[in-house]
Amino acid sequence: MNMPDEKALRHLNESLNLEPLWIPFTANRQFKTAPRLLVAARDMHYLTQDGRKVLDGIAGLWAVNAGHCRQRIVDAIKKQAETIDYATGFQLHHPAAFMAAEKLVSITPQGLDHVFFTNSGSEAVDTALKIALAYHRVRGEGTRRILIGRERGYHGVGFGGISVGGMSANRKTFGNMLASVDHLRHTHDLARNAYSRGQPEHGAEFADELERLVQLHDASNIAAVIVEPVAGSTGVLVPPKGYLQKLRQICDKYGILLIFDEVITGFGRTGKAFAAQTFGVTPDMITCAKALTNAAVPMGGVVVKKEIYDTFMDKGGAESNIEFFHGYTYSGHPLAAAAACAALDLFREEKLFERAAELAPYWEAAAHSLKGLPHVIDIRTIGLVVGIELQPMADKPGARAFEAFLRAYSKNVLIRTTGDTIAMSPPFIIEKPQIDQLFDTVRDVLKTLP
Ligand code: PXG
Ligand code: PLP
Repeated sequence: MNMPDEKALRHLNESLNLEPLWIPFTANRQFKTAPRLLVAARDMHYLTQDGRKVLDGIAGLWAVNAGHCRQRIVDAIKKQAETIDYATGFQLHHPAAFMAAEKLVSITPQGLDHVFFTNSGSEAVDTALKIALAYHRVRGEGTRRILIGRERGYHGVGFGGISVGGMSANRKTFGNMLASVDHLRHTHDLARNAYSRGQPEHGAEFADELERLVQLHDASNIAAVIVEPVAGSTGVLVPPKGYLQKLRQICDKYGILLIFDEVITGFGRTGKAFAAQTFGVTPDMITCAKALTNAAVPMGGVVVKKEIYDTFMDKGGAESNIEFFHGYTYSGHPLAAAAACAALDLFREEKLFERAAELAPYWEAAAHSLKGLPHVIDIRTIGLVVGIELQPMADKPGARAFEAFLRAYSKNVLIRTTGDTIAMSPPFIIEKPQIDQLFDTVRDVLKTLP
């Protein structure tokens, strides 16, 4: 680890001004009274400002799938920064973006073979929704304007993403958002599916809600359905057996595009490159981000079916016409593209998705060994992901899990909590003793929680 020494850490702690920064998704006032700073990282660990090595149980934030500061990615970024810092992608471009695109579509489900690059998952979601609307319009079905999301869905924080998203805290203070949106119900069914390993047995019929929405709105008005194959941010909700297949069938029946938001599930998290492959259901578009560059440089993307890309090209009119009026200053940024190329090479050469699949049974057994501990009401696993749902404290939703996070952090293990669910999703380079360390720490914490 590129470690700051003791003196440097002391200087940092004494000199850092915390006030000017408004920190995302954080209780700023509380944080600034007792800041938690990470100052370096390598492989499975972070170094904290007080000199502790913390085991990263969440791959940064579902993102650093190959482990931290991997030399190959660091070198690729350095080299690119010295070669070409930036080039506009508008009517010009640069080679690394094409190379990253080719590497990416070589691992996406067959038929999804063109990618539009963005800088984040939120932008990928907004881009996918715009592609859906523009696609129908260019085909002469411009009445298809309704976008359907799902309760407890997280699709980032752009206006598109919060509109189709289903987390009330992310929506309630932001006015009207997008018009013409509706939502499916979520698939969480504790009564029937508690302690499921892999896909739960019950709940394929929740997909029939889409039929109901089609009857309500009429298919001629519906553009797309967007879901996370496994809902991550709202507590690891694995799709019931048959559910995604049903969504696919209903979308096909009515000419509705199906978008899988794989910002979390992409790049091996469920044991295959994409959850679409794990579950055997191919959407029309996949949004991805996070581990695309192993999180080393921000980047996202929307991978679309050939038919969608071809439609824009075929119906684009004169060759000099721009087919899709959309793009970011940094779409396909050279540093991000170089990082993506290196990350995708690393995943392949170290067989990291296969490694995630091989470790999954050990992970699952360790996770479910927590059943019966105080406060635990459900444990859900898939690939290298676990959600451990706790009974909330009366009148204090989220407080019990957050206390677990603080206690685990003080015991040198980083976990993530959302509501009263603990979520863990380590880098795929994790070793079995480190899996034991993660779950043993969570076990100790659960035994002493208020
Ligand atoms: N879609 C999904 C499915 C995500 O998980 C986004 C879109 C947005 O990506 P960006 O790059 O704009 O953040 C995400 C992001 C959590 C947590 O605690 C997860 C995310 C973001 C913040 C917190 O699980 N995922
Ligand atoms: N706002 C202004 C004034 C801009 O000029 C631009 C881009 O040129 C943007 C926002 C969008 O920024 P980005 O392309 O990085 O998303």
